[in-house]
Amino acid sequence: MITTKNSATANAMALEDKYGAHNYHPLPVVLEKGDGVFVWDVEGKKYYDFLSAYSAVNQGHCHPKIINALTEQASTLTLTSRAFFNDKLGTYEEFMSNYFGFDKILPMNTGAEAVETAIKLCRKYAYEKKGVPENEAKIVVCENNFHGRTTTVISFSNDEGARKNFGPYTPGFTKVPYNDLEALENTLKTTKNIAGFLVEPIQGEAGVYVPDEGYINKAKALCEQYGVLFIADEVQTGIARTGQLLAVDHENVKPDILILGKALSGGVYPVSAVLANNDIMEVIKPGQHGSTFGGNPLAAAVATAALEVIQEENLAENAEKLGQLFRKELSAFAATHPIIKLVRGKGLLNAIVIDDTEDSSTAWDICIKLRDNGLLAKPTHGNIIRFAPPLVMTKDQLMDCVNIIKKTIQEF
Ligand code: IF1
Repeated sequence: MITTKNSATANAMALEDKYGAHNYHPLPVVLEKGDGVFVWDVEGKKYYDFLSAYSAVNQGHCHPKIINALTEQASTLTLTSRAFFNDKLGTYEEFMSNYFGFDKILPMNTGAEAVETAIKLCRKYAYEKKGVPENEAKIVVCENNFHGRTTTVISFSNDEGARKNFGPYTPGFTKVPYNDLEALENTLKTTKNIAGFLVEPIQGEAGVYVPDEGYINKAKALCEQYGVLFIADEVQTGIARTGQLLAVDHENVKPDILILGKALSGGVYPVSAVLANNDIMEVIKPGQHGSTFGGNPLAAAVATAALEVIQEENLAENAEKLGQLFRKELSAFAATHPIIKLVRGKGLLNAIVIDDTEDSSTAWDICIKLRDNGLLAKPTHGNIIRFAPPLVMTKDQLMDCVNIIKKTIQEF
C-alpha cells in the first residue's frame, strides 16, 4: 500500500483496528520514537510524554545506559531458562536484595505475574507457617484496587469492565474501603484465616488516590497486631515515581512482601519482582513456582542498569521537587478555573479531577487538545486526567508543560 507520510497515522491505526484485538481505546496518535521526556509521532511531531507508559519509563525513553545494558547482554545471552544457572541472575538478586533491603527476590516478568506470585506466597505462608486450614486463606484487598488483569486478580476487582463475564472467579478475597483504618481493623478482628493485606500505597488507576498521612503506617501496624502479611503493590508507585524510592518510604513502612514492575526495567523490557525475607520466601520449594523468562540474564542486566540510573541521577529527589512545583502551579490555576475540581498526587504521580460527570467526554477532549498542543496524557476513569512525566524532566521542561496544560484548559 502506498502511503504518504501524513496518512501514516491513519494507516497504522487502520492496521491495528483490522488485525488487533480491540482491548484498548488509545488516544489517536501514532508514536515512532522516544528519547528522554519526548516522543515523536509518525508525522514527525514532537510531544512531551506525560504518561510515561503508566510509570514504566521513569528513567526517560531509551535511556542510553539501559539501552547499552540491553544491547550488550542481548548479543551475549538472553535466556537460559531456570533449568540451568547463569552468570547474571545471582549477581542481580544480590543487587536487588541490597538495593531494597530484603533477604530474597523471586524474579518474574509482568506486574500481574508478580501480584499473582505474592498472592501464592502469602497463602502458602498462611498454611505452612500460621496453620491456617488449607484452602481457607483470605486476603484483604481495597475497593477500587487495580493489581493487573489475570483471572484471579480481576476476581477481586470491583470494576465491572475489568471483571464482567470473566467468571467463575477465584475465591478467598475480602474487600475493605481504601484509606479506612477502622474498616480494616474490623475486618482483621472479625474475619477468620486472614493471610494478608494487599494494597497500593497510592491507588493509581482509581485516579491517583493518595490516602491520608499515616494510613500506610497504621495499616502495617494493624497487620502486625493481627499477624497478617502486609503486601505492598509498588508496580506503579515504586522506583522513585512518588518522590521516594518506594511510596511506602514516605511513611518508613517495610512491607512483608514488596511487588515491583514497570520502571524496574525503565520500560525497556518486561521485568517484575517479588521481594521478601527468608521466613516468607522459604515456603517456596523447587518446582513450586516459576516462569520461562523469570530471572533471565537480559532482564537482570536491564533492571540493574535501570536501578543504577535512579540512584545516579537522583530521580526520586527530582520527582519530589518537580511534583511539588507541578501541584503548586496547577492548584493555583484551579483556583481560578473551576473546570479543575482538584489536583492531587505525590512526587510525579499526579492527576486533575475535571468538574464533569464520569461519562462525560470533557477529560478525553482535553487530552485531544493537549495532544494538539504537544503534550500526551490520557484520562483514567472518565473525568480524571493522570499526569506522570518521566522523572528525568528538568524544571524548565516541567514549566513548559504546565503552561501547555494551562493554555489547553483555558480553551474549555
Ligand atoms: C494496562 C492501569 C495503571 C498496576 C499495579 C499491577 C499492575 C499494574 C498497581 C499489573 C498495571 C498498568 C496496566 C496497563 C495500564 C496500567 C494502569 F491503568 F491499567 F491501571 F498504571 F494504572 N499493579 N498497570 O498499575 O502490571 O501486568 O500490566 O505489568 O494497559 O492494562 P502489568
